[in-house]
Amino acid sequence: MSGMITEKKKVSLEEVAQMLQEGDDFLIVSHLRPDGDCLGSTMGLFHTLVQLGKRVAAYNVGPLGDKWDFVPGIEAVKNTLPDWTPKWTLFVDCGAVYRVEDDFKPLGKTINIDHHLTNTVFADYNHIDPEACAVGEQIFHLAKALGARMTPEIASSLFLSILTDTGGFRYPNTSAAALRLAGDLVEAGADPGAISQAVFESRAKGEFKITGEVFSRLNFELEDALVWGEIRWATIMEAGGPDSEPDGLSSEIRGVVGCEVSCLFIETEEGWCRAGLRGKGGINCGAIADSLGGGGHYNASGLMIRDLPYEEAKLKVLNEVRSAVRAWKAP
Ligand SMILES: [Mn+2]
Repeated sequence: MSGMITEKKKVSLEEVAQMLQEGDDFLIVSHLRPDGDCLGSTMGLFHTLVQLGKRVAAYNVGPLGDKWDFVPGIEAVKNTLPDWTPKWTLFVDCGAVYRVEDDFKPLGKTINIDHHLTNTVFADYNHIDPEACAVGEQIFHLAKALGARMTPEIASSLFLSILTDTGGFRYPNTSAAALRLAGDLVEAGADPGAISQAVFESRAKGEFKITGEVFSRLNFELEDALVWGEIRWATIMEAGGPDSEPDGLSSEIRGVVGCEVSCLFIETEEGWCRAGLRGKGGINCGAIADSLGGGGHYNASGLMIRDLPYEEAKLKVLNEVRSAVRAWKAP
């Protein structure tokens, strides 16, 4: 890959703001299996562009489920493309094009706003900031640069982004800037209690059943430096279907004393193996996921293997992680 071409495509937030200011007819797209940052940054940007009088649509392959109903204006996020032709496709929180969905074809010119370490810099214009705690943080500064009013709708959306991508202000990406920003957003009308409750304390019954199952069968290896668990498809179906799949379990099992990296394997309906990796700073989870066709952040990444049976795929990932742990432990 030529570094020069990549450099040329990188743009500042001010340059993104200028393109949005001058342009119109925007489509905002975000990643499959959406999380709080994905939808929060989508809606923050959506409300900002609408306020500026732009025509804008939002797309996520979904389905979103009713879990996100509390997000103001979330019904604007459709799982179909608009009936007009966008001149711009704006990617938020997507490390690669395929994160939107298989074979996704953007419309018009493309802008990529993201904070993943492994971002493939795939768009016509790319603003990638791995230092941003959430894409919501980038959208906040973008909205400021555009001169938008910080309404309660925008503030709530961006608060959701920052709250979830910092794990409720607990992860090492909880910077002073992130905490100050959260304060500004609360001042502008975001309700931290209500948003936290909607995110962290509104979980389907089935999630608890699956969580219990995972916790009771955890695997501890290499003096507990590697902790892993799994959720088989049959377990998901017994617990009530895909909506019962718990969020954040891979992060929770990282909490075992002595654990340096955790893995959670999930068998999909197709029999594929999806894996989430979480680290504590010693092991680059993003690099491991990247080498296996996935991506993410240093301490949090994900991947999916489709060309091997589930058990073989799981072993392949485990072996990579085991080597990384051994290398980390070596004097
Ligand atoms: Mn994010």
